[in-house]
Amino acid sequence: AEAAPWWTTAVVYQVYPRSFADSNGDGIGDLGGVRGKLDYLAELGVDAIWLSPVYPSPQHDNGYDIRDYQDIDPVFGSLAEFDLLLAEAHERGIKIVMDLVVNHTSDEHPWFVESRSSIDNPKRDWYWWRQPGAAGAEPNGWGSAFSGPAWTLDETTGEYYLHLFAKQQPDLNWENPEVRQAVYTMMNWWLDRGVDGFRMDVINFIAKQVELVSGPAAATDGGSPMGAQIHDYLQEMHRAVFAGRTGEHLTVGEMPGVSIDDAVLFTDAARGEVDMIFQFEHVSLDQGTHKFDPLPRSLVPLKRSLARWQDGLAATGWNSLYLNNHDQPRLVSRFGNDASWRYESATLWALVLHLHRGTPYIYQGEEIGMTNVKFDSIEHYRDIESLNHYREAVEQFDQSPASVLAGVHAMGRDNARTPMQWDGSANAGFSTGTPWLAVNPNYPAINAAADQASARSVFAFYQRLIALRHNDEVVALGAFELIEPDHEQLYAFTRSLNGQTLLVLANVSDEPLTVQGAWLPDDISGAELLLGNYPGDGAAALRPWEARLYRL
Ligand code: TEU
Ligand code: CA
Repeated sequence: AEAAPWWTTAVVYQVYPRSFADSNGDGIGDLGGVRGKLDYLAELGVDAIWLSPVYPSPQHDNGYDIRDYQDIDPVFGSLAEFDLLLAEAHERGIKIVMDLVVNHTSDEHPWFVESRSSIDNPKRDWYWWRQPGAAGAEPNGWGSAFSGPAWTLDETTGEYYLHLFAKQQPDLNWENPEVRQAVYTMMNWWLDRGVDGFRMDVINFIAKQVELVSGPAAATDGGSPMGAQIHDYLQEMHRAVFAGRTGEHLTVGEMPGVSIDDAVLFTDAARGEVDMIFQFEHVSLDQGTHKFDPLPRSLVPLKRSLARWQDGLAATGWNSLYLNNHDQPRLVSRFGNDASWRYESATLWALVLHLHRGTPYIYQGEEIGMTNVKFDSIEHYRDIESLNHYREAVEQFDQSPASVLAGVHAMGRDNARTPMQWDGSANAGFSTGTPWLAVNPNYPAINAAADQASARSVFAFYQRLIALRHNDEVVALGAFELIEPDHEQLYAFTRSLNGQTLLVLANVSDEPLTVQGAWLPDDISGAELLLGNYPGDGAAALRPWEARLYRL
């Protein structure tokens, strides 16, 4: 049999550079800051960094609106600084995976500046321009993910352009082969420079069915506007960029709204598309009518969803595993109890997630149990999605400011974007200046220095999980089986390979849980406790938010 790819035993750490570490005191994290923390990441043990965008950008969406794909924004550093970061990461055995944002550019990208200048400009067709629809309306009914319509009328030529996100993020027209070639050339330029792969932003949106879909559906709400050509584009990209290369690379496609059947096609190695995808099913279960309208959470649908993806990609393809990132609330606040059981619930979810089959992603601050933030006024928020939503909900839909703010508290992206809490000094040691987004006021208690000094260190727990994935082939490759799928408190499953079995038992609640039932394997009494988040080798009852990993 062929050796399993390197990323089956790897753990990836996401750095959101703006909020990670500021090396020059301007209040914004930067590449120098990341370099300064490489030893911290090496100590944690991660194999790769996924670096959120650092390219020149007007920063309407914190760098997901790119003005130049082949440079570094001065706010983050320079290409020379980037090369230094890459070399110093590689010295420590850490790979660097870049964010690739090619569904759209910034409206300040020269391609778009040219494209909008006239109807017969050679770059006109690089974007989605359409005549007004009936009665001068938008060409179709798609809504933007950041409120309002997905089409904006451009006065210069009297046509609309498409933007699935902010109006400053016009969508590239991938049906134009020149666009595709320009992207592949750019990707090759970064790989030749030494980067180790790409996390591809909303990559399933590059193929769309603009003419087929009409009606008032929001293109990015729940579903996806994905067109059938997506597989052709990804295969073409693979041939043009990765096929001829040796060495270890990673491609992970962010794909809101795709099904398990789609995912099998995207990640089947034989098809040459991407190594793995980020799917959204498990982070959409608690959404009501829209993202800022959270539903009560319950365990059964969550674990059943993740188990379906485990089963669906067991024979072909590969999962990526995440419970939070720069777009999602903090996992300990969303799925755990960040008030009374912060250490226990943060480590429970760490153990549960990292023991699934797939490549785990840690989002900065997760490894020290950072929590959501509740600023008392919208003034303190910076995220374009939250700000647009707030304005629309309050001004257009007449909702009460307090209720809209409550939605932002629960689901807003700035929960994940408050600066990394390094220590108990001013601004949590993130910056000597004024941070671009305020630090979470809980930083004197929750910070990396305090966590690492504690006997109950979340960081130390993650270190052990990462070591397990590196060293235990059952963790990396074992078959997954969910136990007691309808139990509302217990998250239990086994992983098995070559006659070895691991058992995970987790009590997802504030109450003790007696461990018994026909589902419990007979040999648990003599089983070795490999890892747990309580001292001692196991009471008969699982304590609140207790998680245990046994080797049977
Ligand atoms: O996000 C795509 C996406 O669909 C959502 O996660 C999005 O952040 C939004 O919350 C929908 O409610 C990617 C990036 O991760 C995100 O940061 C960018 O803002 C977005 O694409 C546009 O580039
Ligand atoms: Ca800085």
